[in-house]
Parts: sequence; structure tokens; C-alpha cells
Amino acid sequence: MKMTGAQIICEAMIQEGVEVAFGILGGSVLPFYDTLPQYPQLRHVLVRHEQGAAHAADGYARATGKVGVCFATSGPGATNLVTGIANAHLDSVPMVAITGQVSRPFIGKDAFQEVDITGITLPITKHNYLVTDAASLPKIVREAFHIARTGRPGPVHIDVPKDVFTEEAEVNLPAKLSMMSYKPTLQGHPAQIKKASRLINEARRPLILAGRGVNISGAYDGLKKLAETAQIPVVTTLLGIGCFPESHILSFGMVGMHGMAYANMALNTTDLLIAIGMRFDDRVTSMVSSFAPKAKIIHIDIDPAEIGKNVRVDVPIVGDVKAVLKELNKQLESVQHVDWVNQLDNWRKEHPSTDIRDSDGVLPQYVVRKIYDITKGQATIVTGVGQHQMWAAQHYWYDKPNTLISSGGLGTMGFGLPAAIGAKIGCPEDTVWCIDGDGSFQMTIQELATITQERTAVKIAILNNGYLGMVRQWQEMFYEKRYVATPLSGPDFVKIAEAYGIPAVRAERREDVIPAVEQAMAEEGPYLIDFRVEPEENVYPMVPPGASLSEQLEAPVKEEAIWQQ
Ligand SMILES: Cc1ncc(C[n+]2csc(CCOP(=O)(O)OP(=O)(O)O)c2C)c(N)n1
Ligand SMILES: [Mg+2]
Repeated sequence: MKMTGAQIICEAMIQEGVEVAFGILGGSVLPFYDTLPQYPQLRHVLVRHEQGAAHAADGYARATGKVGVCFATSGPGATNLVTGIANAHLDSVPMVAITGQVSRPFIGKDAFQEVDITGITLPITKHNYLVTDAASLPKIVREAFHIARTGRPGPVHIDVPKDVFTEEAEVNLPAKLSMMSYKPTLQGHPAQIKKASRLINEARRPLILAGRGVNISGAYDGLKKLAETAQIPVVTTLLGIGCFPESHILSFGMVGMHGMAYANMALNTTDLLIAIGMRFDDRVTSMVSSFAPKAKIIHIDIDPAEIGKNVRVDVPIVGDVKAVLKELNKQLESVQHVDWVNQLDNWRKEHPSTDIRDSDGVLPQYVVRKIYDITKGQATIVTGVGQHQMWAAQHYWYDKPNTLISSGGLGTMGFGLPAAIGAKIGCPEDTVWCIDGDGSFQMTIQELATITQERTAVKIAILNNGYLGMVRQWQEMFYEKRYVATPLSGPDFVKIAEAYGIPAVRAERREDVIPAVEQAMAEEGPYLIDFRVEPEENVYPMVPPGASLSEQLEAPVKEEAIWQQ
């Protein structure tokens, strides 16, 4: 059958199960967009900036587990995608980004809106392609989706010259795909699994450190079985949050720079660290030389490049976390570590980490806690980057997988709003809250128009402290309070929301918080709350940059705590 390049892409996307794509058109992708109406089953969501398209595809992918798809035109459209692609790369998010390119005869001529975008995306994608003829598209699109979603997921970029979209080719979409050069290892090596099980059966103070790999692989049951059979406490990375129910008796929260004090103490004391689907990011380890100083380390990860990259590992197991845990669980003895679990419980009592001090003003932690109460812990929370992100991680308890969607590796301000749109479009039945900072929100504020046009019922809570708060906190603590360029003015967010047709309210006192959140939940559509929070509130605990986990700082005024966990 003869088809144009644009038709081939649409047919191939449908074959891959794509239902939604986010993007903005322009000259180079016009022929593609002109073809879209032939495929009404493909929903296109028009965003207001290509960064929004990439983050929306990212949020969609994290919420659904499917591949997120975004489109942009050549030149500035494509470069606007770059931050979002890099974000997906660092957080292992399956994404296919398709950009238009100038027509083949113009490539290399500095043509209008020409940039070497595959050159730019090479280091921030799992793979990328510059398509040279329509006939190669069926295979390329197939491969792209396969690479994006398998193994360690990541973004794949396809750059398509304008005249390839219109070129006709005789095609058969390949039903099966086999790539000789790319075969991720799924099953862990039996000898390594045996070694690991022996260590686990002998350990006295074992600790599981679970990361996003558990969420990606869907290994929740395996993880629970491992923890419960061998009575092993579980801590997580930021992106691992939700992979193990946080209300579980063996759950001890997030570790790292703003992790729970008791979770970090557990890392300092454990004699066997079982690291699952995580990559020892520096925000987790702090000073590597003093990380988990008493522990042997088992590291389970699908990406062999992660083994031994940042920390020394005693028993590496390369494989899909779900498959590895299935085998490992068969070899475990049912044991108790009563003293060790009690020890952690005591640390949690002595170092509560999530108590909130008393205040008539609006404390950001209190806002998050009330959103937790009123949504009964059932919402999906999507964040920007900064203090609010850490409070959203600390003060909401996530019992369901993939319900905290946050930019971890790249730490991208502006991620929250578009990613929340993607999450809500992917899971329309779920309640989606975007907990954002005033700085982060202003980076992609234009996506309010997407919310209105697409009727996306995202609830938005801006923790408005009038600062680039996380940086201000560093200036306060490490730069003698020299607040250079962190005081931040913003527009009247209520008026802004209303201008976009979104109802909104401001909350300035503690008693405003509950009614505002309840009103947001009562509204069928989107709703925005501008929480005027205490401007100089800090995030605790905190491990100072460059220090070791044992040097964490805890909140200074503990006796004033009134809201206990
Ligand atoms: C795109 C981008 N630029 C700069 C930074 C550095 N940065 C990290 S947190 C932060 C402040 C964020 O401010 P806001 O969104 O208001 O959140 P808050 O910390 O006040 O809660 C900045 C500037 C970043 N992470 N991302
Ligand atoms: Mg702020």
C-alpha cells in the first residue's frame, strides 16, 4: 500500500497504541498536522509552549505507564522541547518526541528554522533518528517506541524533514520487531540472586532502598513480599515514593538531602542495603565516601551502566526488578528483625521530621497535609521544583504507585503544570493536584490556556512564598542571608486564573486553607488556590551540600510542634 510519510507515522503510532500527543505546529510539521484529521482516534493536545508539550507527555507517561508523545516544528519549536526531553532522560521516562526538519535539499544550508536538532538531542536521548526517506519510517517508528518503553525507559527523538512527510512510499508496517543490537537483560543471573539471598538471610539490620525502577517495572507485589517475608524496613528515593505503601508498618519514608531523619539514620546503620531500581543519585547519597558505611550493598537494576557508577557494590544483579524479585523471593527465609524495626520506630519517635510548628499564618507543610486529608490520600500530586516539591514529598503519604510525579534528576522548574495536564489527560478519573511554587509556576504559566481549551480538571495549589524559596534557603544557611535575586514578585494569580477562565481563590490565613481545598474538590473543573505561605519557612531535615548523611540538620523548634504525623 502507498502512503505518505505523515500517514505512515500516524498508522505506526496507532499500531503502538498511541491515543494522545501534545504539541505545537509550524511550517516544517504542517504536512503532518494536515494529515491528522484522517486519524480521529489520535487526540492532539495543543499546548502553548513546546516545553509544555514535552512535560505533558512526560506526566502522561508517568501516570499511565504508556509512552508519552510530543510534536514540535523545526528550529525554535524543536529547541523548546530540549528541556523536557532532558528531563525525561534523567528520570527514565518513556517518550517519543517527533520534530519537523527543513526539507532534505535545505539541510546544512542554514535554512530558515534549521537547527541540527539530532546533534543537540544526542546526549539527552536514549536514541535518536534523522529520517532520510519515507520508506524507512515504519521501521524507525516501531524501533523508537520499542526502545523508549523497554529496558530502562527513556526518550527517543525522531527528526523528520518536511518533504519526508509528503513523500509517498510503498509500506508494510512490520508486525514484529527484532533488534540484534538492543536486547536488555531481563532475568537476573541465578548465581548473583543466590548470593543476594544468602546475604539477606544472614543480615541483622537489612534495609531496602527502592527507587523509580520499582514503579517502572510494576514490581510492587514483589517488593512487598520481600519486605514482609524477611521483615525488612523500606525507604525510598524521591522518585521511588509510592512504590511501597507509605502507610505500611515497614515504610520509613524518603532518604537523602531532604529525607526523613530516621530514614537517613537507617542508611547509616544498616548492615545490608538492598538497592532496587535506583541509581545512587548525589541527592540520595550525599558524600559518597561516607554513604551506608556499615553496609554490604546489593544493587538490582536493569541498566548495567549504573552498577558501580557512584558507589561500590558487593552483589550487582542486572535485570528487570520484577523478574529479579520474583526469583529472589523464592529463596528467602521468613525471618524477624524485631530489634532493628523497633530501633527505626524509636528513631521516628525521637526525630519526627514531619511535625509542623504552630502558626496563624499559612504554613506550606500544613497546606500539603490538608490536601492529603481532604483528598484522603487518593490524589495524584504533580510538583514543580523547590521547597514546595520537598514538602509535597514529605507531608503527603503516597500509598499508590506513580501518584507523586516530580522532576527528580533534572530538577526542572516549570515541570508541574504541564505534567499535571498530561497526568490528568492520561488518567481522567483520577484527582490530580499540581502543587507548585510561585517561581516554578511562572515558568510555564501559559499552559493555563491549555487547561481551559482542553477542559482539563487539574487542581492547582501555588505555595506562594514570594521567593525562589529553595535557593533563598541556601542563601540563608550558607551565604549569610544575602538574598541576591531570590525575592520574586508575581502577578495576582487569582486574577490570572480568572483571565484564563479558571475559578480561583486566595488563602491568607490558616483558617482559609480547609475551605479553599474543599472548594477546589467540589468544583468539577479546574481550580486554582494562591496560598500566601510563610515566606521564610525552611525545609527540614536537610543534609548540607557536600556533607555526609550523618550531618543532617533537623527543624530547630521541635517543642512547638502541634500537628503530629
Ligand atoms: C529551570 C530551573 N531554573 C533554575 C532552577 C534552580 N532552582 C531550584 S529551586 C529554585 C526556586 C524555586 O522557586 P519556587 O518555584 O517558587 O519554589 P519554592 O522553593 O519557593 O517552593 C530555583 C531557582 C531550577 N531548578 N530549574
Ligand atoms: Mg517560591
